[in-house]
Amino acid sequence: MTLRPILIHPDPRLKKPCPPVTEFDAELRKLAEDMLATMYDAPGIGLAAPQVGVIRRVIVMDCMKAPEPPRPMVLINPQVIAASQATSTYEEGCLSIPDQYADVTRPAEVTVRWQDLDGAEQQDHFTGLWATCVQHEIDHLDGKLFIDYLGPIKRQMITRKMEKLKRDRARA
Ligand code: K1U
Ligand code: ZN
Repeated sequence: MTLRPILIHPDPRLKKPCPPVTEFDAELRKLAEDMLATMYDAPGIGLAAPQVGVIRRVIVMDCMKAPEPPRPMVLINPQVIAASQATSTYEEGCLSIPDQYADVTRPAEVTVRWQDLDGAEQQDHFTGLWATCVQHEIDHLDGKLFIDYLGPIKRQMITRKMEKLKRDRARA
């Protein structure tokens, strides 16, 4: 298992729409294993492949809260196939935009279809934080960040903070 570095916004790899996975092989299993380890280490409740520089449609999630047992999920080529009319607003964060949070409104419930690591089709209905997280992660696969839901002034302010963070980290 390898912890992979998480890209920080702005980075062109976070803006690229990702092509689907077609090979369900050992390399894909290693990527999923590394992504889960990287997500738990961060710590986070989700992670998308482009955040570790891999431009493929792979996400991992675990929104269980202690003392519940963990529920690691790996979703390949995930697609929202139904979304509720009802919405929910959650103060989102992003491991690629550290220490910045903002309210984002999304469908409160979604049905998602995906493939597992063997390429088998899976489907589930997500509610609560799971629904918010799966939509946030699928957005990453389409090159979209939660700050893209904000107005231009707030978005630019956060982007400038991240540019400074990257400069400071490069100097350290
Ligand atoms: O995709 C990511 O950048 C991960 C992100 C997922 C997410 C958070 C909030 C709403 C929607 C999606 C994170 O995991 S940020 C960190 C975080 O939320 C968290 C960290 C530790 C404990 C609990 C939550
Ligand atoms: Zn994110």
